[in-house]
Amino acid sequence: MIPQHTNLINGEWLAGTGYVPNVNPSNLADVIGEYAQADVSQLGAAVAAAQRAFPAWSISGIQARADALDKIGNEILARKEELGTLLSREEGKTRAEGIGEAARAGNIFKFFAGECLRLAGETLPSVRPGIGVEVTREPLGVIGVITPWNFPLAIPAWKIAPALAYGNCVVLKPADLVPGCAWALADIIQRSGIPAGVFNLVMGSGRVIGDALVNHPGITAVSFTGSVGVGQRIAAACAGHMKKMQLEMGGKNPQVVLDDADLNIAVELCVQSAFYSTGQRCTASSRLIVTDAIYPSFIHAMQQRMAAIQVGDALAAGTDIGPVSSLAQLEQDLSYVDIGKAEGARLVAGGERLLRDADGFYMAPALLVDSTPTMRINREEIFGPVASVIRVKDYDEALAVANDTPFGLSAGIATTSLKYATHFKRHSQAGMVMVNLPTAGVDYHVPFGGRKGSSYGPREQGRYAAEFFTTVKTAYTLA
Ligand code: UN1
Repeated sequence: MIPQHTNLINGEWLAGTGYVPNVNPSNLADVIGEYAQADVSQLGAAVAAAQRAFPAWSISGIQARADALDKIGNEILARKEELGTLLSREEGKTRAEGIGEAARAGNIFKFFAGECLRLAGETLPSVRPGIGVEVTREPLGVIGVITPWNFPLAIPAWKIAPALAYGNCVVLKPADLVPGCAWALADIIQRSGIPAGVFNLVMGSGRVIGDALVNHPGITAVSFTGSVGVGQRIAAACAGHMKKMQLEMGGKNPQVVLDDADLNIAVELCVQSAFYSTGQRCTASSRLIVTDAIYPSFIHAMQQRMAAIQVGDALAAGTDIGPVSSLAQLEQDLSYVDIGKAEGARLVAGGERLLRDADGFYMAPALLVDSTPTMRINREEIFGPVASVIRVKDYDEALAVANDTPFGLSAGIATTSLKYATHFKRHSQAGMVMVNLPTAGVDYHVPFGGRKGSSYGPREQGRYAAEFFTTVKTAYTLA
């Protein structure tokens, strides 16, 4: 019997118009469960429930909110192995990465449990004598949360936790490829004791449920992570309704390697940034920008290091890189390898589909060298285990190439020079800069987000999350 999972609307688990199977990308014969598909009227019921729950929840005591979030965080942490295994089974990142992500999600809830108690305001004197001014933050209302398939626990956590902490209600629409983690999270949130309607889970396709959510007049604000194309559609819809929005989209993150870099550190962080989590991170590095003198030894060392990478079942011990998440994604990744070759780049490692005992979407990580900044492989987000190397003469050219992109999420530099590291931190046009560290893999208590085409709206995570999930009120009192 394949287990069936339903939507959470107004505190009740409800079937929808049908079920879709959740298939393991490491083994297509393994069906994790069937997940209910909501229709638009159920989405409407979820939003209405959240609207009804909002007045009481928004003025509920901060202790009750902190206790609920702490309880959610504790349960996630206590079950991190089981939840991490589910994550790696449905998404395809390795079990170690899945458990790490589950722990991150638990810690995010615990961080925002504390933030419930730390939401401070300001008091100032007025320019008019005898008047006092208070600046406070209030919740927004009902937040529509739309999450991607590549971080099925951490990204829902880092949107839901601050939304609830600051007194908002939530309707979550997870990516249809990974409903398992979203359902498990909804179950934990539901049992934390928060009132019915404060949190709702509505599963279904982006075109139907996502669109209806964004356009629903009861939704005050939308927090989205996903592709640039969908982000642009959401932005247009939100602007039409004058809704607040927070969009985290693509990346084409540069990783600079300078002549003075420690070669071992440089290779390790490039392999991690480009290929771990199967390259399926908006923070992944897909443009390796390498200066002349170190270029030949860097390519050689990358080829040797990549030969040792084990691609296999995400749940198997010893696997470094699991499968690509879906057939459509695999086809896109493989097609970019062909595009790169046709543009004149040289494939020196991987780039082909791999067969394993079980039928799955396996791909050998690809390294394309002698690429140039204008090639499509260096301008478009691929979102898979495909990296290209650009040769530059010096640091100045490296910085210019790093910034020559429509994106601006994360940027890294491998160098032993304090001068270049300091200059790069100051002049990189990215929201996050890494020195001798991978471009991907961020902390949960500090701001996350980018510039240009990567992000729109206030930052996520840490106490900066309050910028998006609250609205400011300025009150004047005659003393
Ligand atoms: C990370 O690199 O640790 O969708 C997080 C993504 C990002 C999250 C990356 N929003 O890949």
